[in-house]
Amino acid sequence: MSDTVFHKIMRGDLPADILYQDDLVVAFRDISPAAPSHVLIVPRKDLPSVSDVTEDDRMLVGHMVLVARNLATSLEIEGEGYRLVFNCGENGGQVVPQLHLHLLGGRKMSWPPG
Ligand code: DGP
Repeated sequence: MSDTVFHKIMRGDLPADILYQDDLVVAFRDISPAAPSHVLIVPRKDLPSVSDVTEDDRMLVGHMVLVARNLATSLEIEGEGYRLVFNCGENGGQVVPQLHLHLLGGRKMSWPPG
């Protein structure tokens, strides 16, 4: 079993500002926020990255997106817009090898990303 910082947070061994959790995911604020609202939605299932997602994970990944959308509503950033990001692998800027969806909002973001 993997043991990343996110696994430690999900086990309760590391503190985090948890905004939502259910049987499938845990969502908590990013420790170094890149926007006024920056939340990570992490599946409880061991999945290092998007590259490891299979057909069996369709529902899980859809659930992650819906949880992010619902958090955008509760954080009151939905009206002005927000960004959802999966970083994947080294070139994608992924640092923590457990699948996670970034929810970013509360400021205007540029495109393309750097
Ligand atoms: P990524 O580059 O996509 O792997 O993003 C990993 C994010 O995880 C990064 O924005 C910082 C965040 N992060 C790393 N360690 C911790 C931690 O211990 N607690 C919390 N809340 N976030 C963390």
